[in-house]
Amino acid sequence: MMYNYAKEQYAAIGVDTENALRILDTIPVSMHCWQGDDVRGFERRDSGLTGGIQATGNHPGAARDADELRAMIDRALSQIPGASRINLHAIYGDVAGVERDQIEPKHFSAWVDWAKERNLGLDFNPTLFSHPKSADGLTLSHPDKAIRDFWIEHCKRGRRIAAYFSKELGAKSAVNVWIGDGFKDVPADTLTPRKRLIDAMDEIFAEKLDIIDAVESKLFGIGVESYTVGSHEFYMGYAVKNGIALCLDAGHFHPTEVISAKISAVSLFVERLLLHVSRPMRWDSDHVIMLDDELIAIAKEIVRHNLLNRVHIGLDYFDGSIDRVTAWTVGMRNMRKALLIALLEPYHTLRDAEHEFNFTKRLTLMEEGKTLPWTAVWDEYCSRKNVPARLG
Ligand code: RNT
Ligand code: ZN
Repeated sequence: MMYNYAKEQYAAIGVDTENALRILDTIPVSMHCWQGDDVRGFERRDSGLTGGIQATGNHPGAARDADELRAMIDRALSQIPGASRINLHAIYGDVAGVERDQIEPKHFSAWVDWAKERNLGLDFNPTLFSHPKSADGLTLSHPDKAIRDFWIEHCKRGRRIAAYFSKELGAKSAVNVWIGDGFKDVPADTLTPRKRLIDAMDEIFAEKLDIIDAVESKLFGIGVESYTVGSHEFYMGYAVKNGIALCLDAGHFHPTEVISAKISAVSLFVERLLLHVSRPMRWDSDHVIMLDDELIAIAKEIVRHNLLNRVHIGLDYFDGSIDRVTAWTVGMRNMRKALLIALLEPYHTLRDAEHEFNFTKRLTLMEEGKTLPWTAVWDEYCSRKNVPARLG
């Protein structure tokens, strides 16, 4: 059998494939609901997607309501092995006609019932874009206190909804705050909006709740090319100072900058990291994640440094040009494949060789590792989990 052969091959380099599969199966990956409808949501507002992000493509089949979205997610999950969570945005509750500063747990009870039946955890994101009160391009850092307060209230309520998820589903819900605040052209005052944002966040995070709070930085957006209030340095400082989680989105840095290179450094200063695994193509284009070098590097950094309990892996992309269920399925499976490849790495041997300055051995082992039969281990995993080993 292919798997037995693979098991022997890995045993020869000191890797236990059964142990790798055991760990792999328990790593939760949070699937973003917004791939299912191109980030439109169910407010029935028709203001279009704003905030410097863009979903393109007109493949048929975008979810029109929550039942359709959940049915699509079910189809995706039936082809994804291992532990999944579902990541919701505030606009995906039963919120038609409900203002954002009025959202409550009851608007999300259908999601909770559905998640309970499937033993899924839920994560949450307040939605600070695609709204008349974000039309100036500023939300939590807006000079008008009434606008800031509106968004502060939205975020506070979002955190309470996440606490409700934590309680009902028995697993801590991660709440990620991302805002598109910034300027298209070169600003004069880069400081004041950041001060306002600090004050707003201090208010938002004041209530102690059983959730994981995270803040997500960004370098630029469409129409926000020059300056973002919530830059990497800004949120890194805020997260360190306030003991909350930092969210790193793979598409939010300069084109040659990769988040895999940041994980170990950040892990020394923040207790928890949230990842938005995405694939930027020349810009923050949010393409479906491929099983590419960066995805494998991200997985390896998490596994090598024992960060599985401190890094929350979530996906973040929205491609409207292909079948949306397939977009989820391919991306989620790729994330798990990358984690499997990482778990099958003889890390301790590599590390020991490096510590002894035996770079020859390190290179040889790393290169030989690339052609070991990890696909046979993947196939075995899929067959044990009753999902297809191959798609298409
Ligand atoms: C935008 C951020 C943010 C969004 C989602 C919809 O650049 O990555 O995370 O993609 O919240
Ligand atoms: Zn993101």
